[in-house]
Amino acid sequence: MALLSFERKYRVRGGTLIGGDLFDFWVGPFYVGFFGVTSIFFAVLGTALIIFGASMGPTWNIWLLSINPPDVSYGLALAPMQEGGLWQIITICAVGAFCSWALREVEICRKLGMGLHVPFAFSIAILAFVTLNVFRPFALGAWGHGFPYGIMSHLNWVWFTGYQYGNFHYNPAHMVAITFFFTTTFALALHGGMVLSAVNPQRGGEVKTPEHEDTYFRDTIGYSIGTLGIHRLGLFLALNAGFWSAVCIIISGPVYAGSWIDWWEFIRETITWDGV
Ligand code: UQ2
Repeated sequence: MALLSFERKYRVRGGTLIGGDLFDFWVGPFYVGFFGVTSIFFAVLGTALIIFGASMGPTWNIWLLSINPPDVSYGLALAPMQEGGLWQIITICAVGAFCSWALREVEICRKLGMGLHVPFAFSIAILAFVTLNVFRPFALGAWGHGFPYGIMSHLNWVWFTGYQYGNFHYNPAHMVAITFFFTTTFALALHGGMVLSAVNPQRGGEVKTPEHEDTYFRDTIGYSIGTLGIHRLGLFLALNAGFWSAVCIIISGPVYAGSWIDWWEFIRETITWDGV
């Protein structure tokens, strides 16, 4: 079916989760919906508050701008605007915008009769953010454990937090997460290279079929995971990267507060050898 006639076929009422037909319309190519309205609301308010916070700060240098969380002494209380209160409201706006976007994706999937893989995948990215700035600070008893909203400042937070637990590279869940991130880029490189080589034949040649793609991998490594399989594998690898990232940061502090280097001592403490 041609794209233009397909648009006419799928642009139908229904599939909404809330509000019935009220926001069930398009603006140009964009579906609106109740969650389109809340997405715009949270995104515009959050962005305005970031610019407002920047205007109260000491610099407009894009690298140095930072909206900081409250001091840990405020615990889980609301802080004054200029002392982290702004960060708290911006965090609410961020989570509101992310969740609105995910639910707008769900409504679009329902209209199209598709599975919910895209909003599910996006929800793992949301989980990573919420783990860092809501679940973990909450578990540690202070919003001050969240990361600051700034280009250099958030990198500095990652550096500081990593070495607070000895060395994060010794965190086993961190190892697993990194391995999934690297394997994701490896699989994407294989797949992107494969697709481009199949659809860019030599001048005058025909675009190649999936059979050529399978044969390429069977001839080189003896195995092809297939055209559907590579996308299932990609989704699996990417979701695991986000999931284990959330695990590695939630166990650092709330579950284990020591050094990850020392944590491996359990091997020397548990493994014994009475051999000759
Ligand atoms: C493949 C296939 C594709 C692909 C790729 C493969 C026709 C177009 C990249 C090869 C992938 C394999 C063998 C899995 C590699 C495993 C890991 C963990 C990276 O077979 O089917 O479709 O794009």
